Amino acid sequence: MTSRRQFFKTAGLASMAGGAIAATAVSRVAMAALPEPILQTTPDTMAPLVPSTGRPYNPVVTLNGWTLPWRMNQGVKEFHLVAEPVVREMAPGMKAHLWGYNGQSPGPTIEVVEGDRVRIFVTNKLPEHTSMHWHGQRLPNGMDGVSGLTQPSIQPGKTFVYEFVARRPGTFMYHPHADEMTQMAMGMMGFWVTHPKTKHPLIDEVQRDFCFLLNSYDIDPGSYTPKIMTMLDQNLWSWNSRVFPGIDSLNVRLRDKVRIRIGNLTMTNHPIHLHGHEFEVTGTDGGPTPKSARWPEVTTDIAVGQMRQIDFLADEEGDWAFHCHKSHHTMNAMGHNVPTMIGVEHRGIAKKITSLIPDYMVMGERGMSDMAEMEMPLPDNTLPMMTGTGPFGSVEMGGMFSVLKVRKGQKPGDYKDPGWYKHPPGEVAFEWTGTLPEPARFKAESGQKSPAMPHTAMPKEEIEVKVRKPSGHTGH
Ligand SMILES: [Cu+2]
Repeated sequence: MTSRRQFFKTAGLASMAGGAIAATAVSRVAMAALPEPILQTTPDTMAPLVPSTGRPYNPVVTLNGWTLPWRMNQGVKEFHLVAEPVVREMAPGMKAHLWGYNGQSPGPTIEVVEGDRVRIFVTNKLPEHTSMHWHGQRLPNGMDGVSGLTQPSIQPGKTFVYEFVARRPGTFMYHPHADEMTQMAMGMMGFWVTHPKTKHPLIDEVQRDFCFLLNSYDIDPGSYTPKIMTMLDQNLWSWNSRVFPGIDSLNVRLRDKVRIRIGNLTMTNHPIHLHGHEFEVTGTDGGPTPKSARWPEVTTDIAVGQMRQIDFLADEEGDWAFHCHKSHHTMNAMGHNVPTMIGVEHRGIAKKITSLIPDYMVMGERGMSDMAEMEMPLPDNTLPMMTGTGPFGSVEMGGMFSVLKVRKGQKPGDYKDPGWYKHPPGEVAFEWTGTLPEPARFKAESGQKSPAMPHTAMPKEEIEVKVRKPSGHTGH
């Protein structure tokens, strides 16, 4: 029980937002042979879990998540995962009824060391059977967790044991391989990090090591439970089942070497983009990438079922946006059927309709940014479409968005949010208040026509281009 006591101590001392850890009500006697399941009650980013037993390593920080403590039993690291319905706060003001592990979705991160023998107890408290697949691991076939293929399903109320040696260092994921479509759409997944036993030629030491999973949900405004049949048309694009502004910032010290491990368990790809720095992809779920296969990037596309590990030197101070580059994934839930109203002058019409339907409003006449600042009544348990306030106003973002905060004054090992960046004088884009010269091309226009196109050949009137789309093979 040393590790657990140690964990309480660590969590109490170092938890960044005062999260509490609670043991379940399952009696000690009933679970005597099993490690006590440990539940997490808050969606806050917990301080790294410094190992108190086993080989030392530099622990990861799970964004809006935590690492599962283990029990050392005669040289075997024992973990206990409980699959169960959970209530996950996706951002302040919005809760989702998901399925997860040990009180949260995603489940806790599991961290072990290359060569560790690991025993994981998986208890099923769901209304249907499940199983656990250890994505990317080298293990005996019967431990691979595919229901029906390598094991019988874990029935409700039952506990299964998985045991194997963590053979290769790297970043892995876990998720059910039973009724996958339902169970992953409900939020059942977690991260697994196997740290190298000794200095690895392809795994650099870093000062900050973050991880999170990409996931997505379709939850109608005003409701709580994801629509599991939706494959791609999700309305909540999340990191560790959190959406901006509910995603914590990644806080680092200037000149830290930083690693971020990102796994994709949604049903579409996500080009993840970092501002202000170049990174290299230093590993996948297949292992560390050879040095010859690394090149600088600012965006890396993470396909379905992939993990990408990126490393960079945080050598530029500031608040750097970090987000999925699919702009529809940096939005929160709203109806999908909002028509494009840009350029449509509809104030007069709106006034007429409002006299019939008092709450009626039309959106997006000048673009969608009006949405960010609009005080409109939303159904209960619904987040604004894009929101989050920065030091200069609305950030107009939601979904898969966060901020990398690089600070000179951030102490080693301190993950606390340092607040907004204080820009040096003269280093912020500003409004030009002088006179604006006429754009030069207006004056030069008559002399800029292509010589290959004589004026006489140009039509007198402007014509609108009409495209006729092919309509089958009738022309043959
Ligand atoms: Cu995306």
